[in-house]
Amino acid sequence: MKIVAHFEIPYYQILNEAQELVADLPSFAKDPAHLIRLYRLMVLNRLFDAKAIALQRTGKLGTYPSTLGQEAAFVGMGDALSKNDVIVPYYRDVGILIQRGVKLSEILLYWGGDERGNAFANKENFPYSVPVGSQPLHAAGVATAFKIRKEKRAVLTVCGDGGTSEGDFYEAMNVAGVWKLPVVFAVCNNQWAISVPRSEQTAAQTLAQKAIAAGFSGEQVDGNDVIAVRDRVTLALEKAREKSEPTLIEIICYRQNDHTTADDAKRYEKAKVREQEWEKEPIARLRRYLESIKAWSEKEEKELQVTSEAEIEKSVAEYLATPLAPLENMFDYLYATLPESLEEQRELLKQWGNTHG
Ligand SMILES: Cc1ncc(C[n+]2csc(CCOP(=O)(O)OP(=O)(O)O)c2C)c(N)n1
Ligand SMILES: [Mg+2]
Repeated sequence: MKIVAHFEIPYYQILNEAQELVADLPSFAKDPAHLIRLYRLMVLNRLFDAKAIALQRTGKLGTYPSTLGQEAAFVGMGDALSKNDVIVPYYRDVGILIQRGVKLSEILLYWGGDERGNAFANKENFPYSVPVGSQPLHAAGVATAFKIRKEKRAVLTVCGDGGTSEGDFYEAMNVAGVWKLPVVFAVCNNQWAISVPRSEQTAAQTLAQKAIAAGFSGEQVDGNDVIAVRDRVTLALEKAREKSEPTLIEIICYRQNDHTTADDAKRYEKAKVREQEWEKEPIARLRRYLESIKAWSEKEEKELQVTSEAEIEKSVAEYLATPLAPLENMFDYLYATLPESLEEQRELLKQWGNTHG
């Protein structure tokens, strides 16, 4: 007998939960202004999240998927992207999208049930993908186009831990490996797929090792450490652009809220786990670090809360003032050419009067 294959899955962390630097700072993180920018975005993400949930609770928004506790993952990824890269998101990517020219009011519009909110004003962005695991295939397609056109651009796509069990996910990984595609698969492992815990999702020791079967490297990163997330995703995107090699990055974090506003995690999540995980949460971690290097003060914190709230309130006002979409919009976004049967239904709807309620 001989061993024919070996593999290792590294885990990366730079700023740990005790706000200690456990690895060298990457050059971007030596600039406090850059870290402050990331901090501001994470705070905006968290306050927006709370507002969206309040809107849902008062009947002004549809279902909303919270990103509480996961802000570092999305903000870090968004900051790692270069202007010419493409993001193929899932549905928790507020922290990325706000860095790609998507307006907060558009995000509210989408979760308010209006498909126009998904046709982002910035047309370079792909829309949300709610069908779990479908978007890695779209990303592989975009990356194939870049490769054929010899463009030095990378694609980033995000899915959850549950998404890695879908056939589409494996197909995307396989084709990325065999065609050497410039794509980064980020898996936001928040330990839950609605009520299914990570331990029941897959018997694999890590999700990162799913890349090994497809012939490229996989790694884990502390998803509560925005510096490490930003650094690892930046390096993987560079590798994609320069060498046309894919990477899988498993971002370890914890879902600090129900799956969506339509869920009640108390029915399946053990009490106290959130509290324990909260010790690691990303915003306080970075804030304490910034304070320790004298780059942030109580006064700046107060100002940030005020300016972020004002920005959010403005977006809410814009969202609430948006006239309702015509009902026939429901036919408008799936087909380039509408099949005859649906064309008929669209006409009927028009004849019956295009009114809501
Ligand atoms: C193909 C498909 N199957 C089932 C669902 C219902 N569903 C929505 S989210 C979800 C769980 C996804 O969990 P995960 O991939 O870990 O992402 P998370 O929501 O935790 O970020 C499921 C099963 C769906 N949207 N699409
Ligand atoms: Mg999950």
